[in-house]
Amino acid sequence: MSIETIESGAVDAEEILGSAIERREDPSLITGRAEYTDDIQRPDMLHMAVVRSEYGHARVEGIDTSQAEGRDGVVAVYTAEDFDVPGELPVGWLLDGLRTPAHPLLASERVRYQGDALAVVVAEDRYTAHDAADAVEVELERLDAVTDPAAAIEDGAPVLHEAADDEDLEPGRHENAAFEWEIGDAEKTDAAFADADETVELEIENQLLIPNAMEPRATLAEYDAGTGDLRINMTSQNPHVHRLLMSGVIDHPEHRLHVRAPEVGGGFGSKIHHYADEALCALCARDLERPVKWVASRTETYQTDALGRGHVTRGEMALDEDGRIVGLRVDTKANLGAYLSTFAPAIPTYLYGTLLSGQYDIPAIHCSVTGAFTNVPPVDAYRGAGRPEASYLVERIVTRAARQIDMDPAEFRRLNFVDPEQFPYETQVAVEYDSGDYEKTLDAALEHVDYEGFRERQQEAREEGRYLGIGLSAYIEACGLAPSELAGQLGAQAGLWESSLVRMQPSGTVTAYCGTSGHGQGHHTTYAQVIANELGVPYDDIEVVEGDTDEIPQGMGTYGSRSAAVGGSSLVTSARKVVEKAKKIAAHQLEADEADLVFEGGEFHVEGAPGRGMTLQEVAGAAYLAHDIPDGMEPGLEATSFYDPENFTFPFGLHAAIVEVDPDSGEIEIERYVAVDDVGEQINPKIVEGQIHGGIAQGVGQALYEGAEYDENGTLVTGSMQDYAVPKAEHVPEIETESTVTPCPHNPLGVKGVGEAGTIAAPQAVVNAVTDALEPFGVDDVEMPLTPERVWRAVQAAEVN
Ligand code: MCN
Repeated sequence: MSIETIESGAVDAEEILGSAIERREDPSLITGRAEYTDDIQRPDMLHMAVVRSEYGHARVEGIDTSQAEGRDGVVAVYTAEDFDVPGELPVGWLLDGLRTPAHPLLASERVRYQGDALAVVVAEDRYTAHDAADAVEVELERLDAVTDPAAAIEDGAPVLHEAADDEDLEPGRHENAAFEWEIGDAEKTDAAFADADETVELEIENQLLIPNAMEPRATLAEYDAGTGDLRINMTSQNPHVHRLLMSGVIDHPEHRLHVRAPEVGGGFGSKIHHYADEALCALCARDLERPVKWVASRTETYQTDALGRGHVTRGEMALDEDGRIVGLRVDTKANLGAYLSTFAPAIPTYLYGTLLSGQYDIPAIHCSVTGAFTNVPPVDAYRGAGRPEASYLVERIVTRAARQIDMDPAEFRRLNFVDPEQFPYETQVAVEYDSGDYEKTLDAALEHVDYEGFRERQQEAREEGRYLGIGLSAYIEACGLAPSELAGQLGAQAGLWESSLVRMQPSGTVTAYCGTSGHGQGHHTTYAQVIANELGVPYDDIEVVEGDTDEIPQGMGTYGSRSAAVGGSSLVTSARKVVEKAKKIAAHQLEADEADLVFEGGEFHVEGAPGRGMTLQEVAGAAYLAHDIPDGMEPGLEATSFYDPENFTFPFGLHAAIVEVDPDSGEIEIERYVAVDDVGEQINPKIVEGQIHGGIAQGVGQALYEGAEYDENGTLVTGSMQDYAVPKAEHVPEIETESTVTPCPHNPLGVKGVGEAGTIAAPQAVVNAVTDALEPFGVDDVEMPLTPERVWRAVQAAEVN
């Protein structure tokens, strides 16, 4: 049922938006012609390797670099004291009462996670650099470690960042508690629970995940001592943001820093943040005045890329006698890792607590979150970032509630949905859902899986000793980050608009520049579709440029499924400004009144006189020729815009997984996976489908296979692809997709985001299916990842009871 792609030439101009045009990115990616950071070679280039802590928590007793320095081919070895710059990584999102302990580029007194950087070695080639890094002798005195966020804030837990004498922590607050945050109305929620007919409880963990982008992080830095320009090619999802942050970290003027993201092999959030390594590479290049390259090994990727998730949560739901949800109470301990990563404070708070109403009309909600420092790498955004944690909790507890009151889980959802006429719907947790129709996706999914038929089949199978189950996930997410003013009120230290420039060339072709920075999402295709639709210029005459601070005036980057909704809207705005100017020129040349001109199919003509007109391309030529344009008008045809969204967008859907579980072995087989998503209008249905597929693969990965495990010393025990089970093709089920379209009412394309939807929806669809299958055994909970051993143990424990 997969969508067929179409060649761009076969699509009529007026149907360009919404067509499944084949991705123009793919030929160069598939044939290996695309250039990634590590492909770039420079004469005289040096290589950097990082000396890292082997321990999760230790005092640094000494660093002896002499053995490394003496080696052939080693050019320099640096420790913390060698760089005279601020050298601390910034936090880009602040919360009331947030502790922001120093996050140095290189540790000199304490290391707080395995992989924390201690020194760097620069050498003529990569092997020499790594061998010399091994020769740096670091004396560490191991300290007790803590890796679990709940344990980290208990009395007696090892403290990661001792409070300074003048730091005023509230009484009772643990030094490992970076923040204590809440949202919703505690009193109202308590009252709802006091009056409830039924209460449901659920304790869950949302495990730590390693993002595992295919391309490791990499940087190539080059310094021109003549001009002071520092050029950085790096694996970035947001080059302008990296430029701004790095200018402070390494003390280099922003206008002399040039950051470019060449092709980037996936990020899933992990390449948003500002890590130490990229800044260290830049410092080495500036100091040595030679190009310096750093490429993470896969081990470094596992040990140092910011982790995702890491929640320990207790949820309680209150119901009335009819099965209506009357209250939700949530308490979460969120793992932040050893230091605050760039946007870490936002993820378990505003991107989590605000989504706890799910698709439901819940009159009272309260959520408290404690963010805890622990001896694991910093935790930050990973595909979904906060919303999967919210959706997982809501959809698990809703499923449990239905079982507890003996109601069908689909009907329980239907009973509690926000109704279509309630939109825009103000939740009890501070967001306003823009539009939605939740029964539509539920009905489509139930019909698609033949829900009634499945229930009969399930019953028959049980009689034969086979255990089938169906799991529903009615997810919602907030994306299209974000209205700047609101983001500012919530603590963002940045505006979250998006900027673009649409430039017509004199010959009539177009270059569209956008401040987003795609790394696999197909922006070159979808943005060209958007521009072709606005300007009526042939799709193949449109070039899209992203990811380079030298070419694109400003930008905020790609994350939070914002590129279509915010970047795309910015492109529409710029394109419309181009048309506005072009219209004045056309009116002038056609000697017509501007008000009488219409713009249709890329052509201006006088209303009612289609013969008398000019194409936009002809106008572009005239604009640059500038022989005959309106008095006082500047020549040229281009426009810039900064688009600031009015609201988030709220995609939603219903995913259903059907599984068969073998209670004797604990093996799970996903028989069917149906995804019905509503991402508003679709620019390119094939790309939407691809994004859904990729997201589901990662969500199924979380449900069944993945998990970053640390021992009691903070040593990563799943530090390679042998031990950390990223799903392979054979592990990803055949995905059946469908969609409904509820346009976003507040952006010009009517689009909602799609980049994270699958990851947000999938885990609980699979887990709910497994608990449904195991209902005859009384199993109602298995922790992710649902390894055969865990499933088997759950069955044994339940059977024993
Ligand atoms: N699109 C569309 N119609 C819509 C919505 C989106 O055609 N209604 C298209 C867009 O034009 C774009 C793609 O779908 O080509 C994804 O758009 P969007 O949802 O706006 O997400 P972003 O482009 O901002 O991408 C970010 C998102 C995130 S947050 C993560 S994490 C993620 C993801 O995208 N990481 C990815 N998808 C990924 N895909 C790849 N290959 N690699 C990653 O690292």
